[in-house]
Parts: sequence; structure tokens; C-alpha cells
Amino acid sequence: MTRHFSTLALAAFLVITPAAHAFAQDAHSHTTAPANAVVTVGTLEISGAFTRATLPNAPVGGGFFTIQNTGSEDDRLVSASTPIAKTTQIHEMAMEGDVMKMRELEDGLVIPAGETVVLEPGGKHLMLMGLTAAITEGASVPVTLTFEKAGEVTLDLAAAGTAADAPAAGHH
Ligand SMILES: [Cu+2]
Repeated sequence: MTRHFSTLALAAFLVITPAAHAFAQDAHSHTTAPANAVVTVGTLEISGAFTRATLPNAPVGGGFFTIQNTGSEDDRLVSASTPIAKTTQIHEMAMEGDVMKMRELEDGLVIPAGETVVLEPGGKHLMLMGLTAAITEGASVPVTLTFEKAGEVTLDLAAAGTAADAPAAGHH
């Protein structure tokens, strides 16, 4: 019984890892990690990944995480995608007159060498646009990030409950 379970677990592990491994550049593990685990790709360490639950038929959702660049060269988040949204953009908050608005970072988001960049509600964030399904609290939403130097990595956003500061508020 125990052996049978272990074999199945190993099989599942092997199925989900090859894509992430293709971009491995060092000895750290590059797997689709459980939500909120630290995911390493190249010199980048990504942690605290989460999203917010959405109402049924909500058009957009957010993606948040912290990226630490432990290397000596800048890197750049150039794109992101998730199977549950038609497009995923990288957004920042900016003042337009006296109104705070979100806008797309069309050139991506630089992760300076030795620094930490935080994507959070009310600040920079991923915008999941054209949701094909509602995000339910407790769900894991896979997101693939593509970095200029570190390459591609897939991680899970842990879906927290909705909140007043959800990024979709006042957006679109
Ligand atoms: Cu946005």
C-alpha cells in the first residue's frame, strides 16, 4: 500500500517537472512548487505568491509575489501567462492627475541585481485579464513567468479571500 502510493507520487512529480527543468541554470530545484513555497529560477527567488478569489464572471484577477535577485546582473520579467486568463499583463500603479490608475508595463519589470521587487495589492501586480473561470478561495492558480535572463518558471498563486484592496477595484 505504502509502496503503491509512493510510486504514484513519483510519477506525478515526474510529469510536472520537465518544463521547469528546461530552464534550470544551477543546482536549485526548479519544480512547480506548492503555493507559497520559494521558487528559484536562475538568480531569482520568488516567494509569497498569491491571488485573490473573484466573484463569478469577474473579468480580471490579480497576481502577487516577491522576487529577490541574488545575482550581480539585472534581470527583467518580460511576460506572464496563466491557463485561466486570455492575457496576463504586468501592471503598476501611477498617478494620472490626482487619480491613481493602473497601467501596463509594456517593457516589463526590471529586477535589479541584489534587490527585491514586491508585487502587491495597491502596487505592481500581474493582471489576469479575461478570466475563463472564477478564482475560488483556496485554489492554486498556475502562472508561468518569463524572465529575460533566468528564463521561464511556473509557480502557483494561492487564492486568498476577496478584499477591499483587490487590484480589480476600479480597474477596467
Ligand atoms: Cu491592473
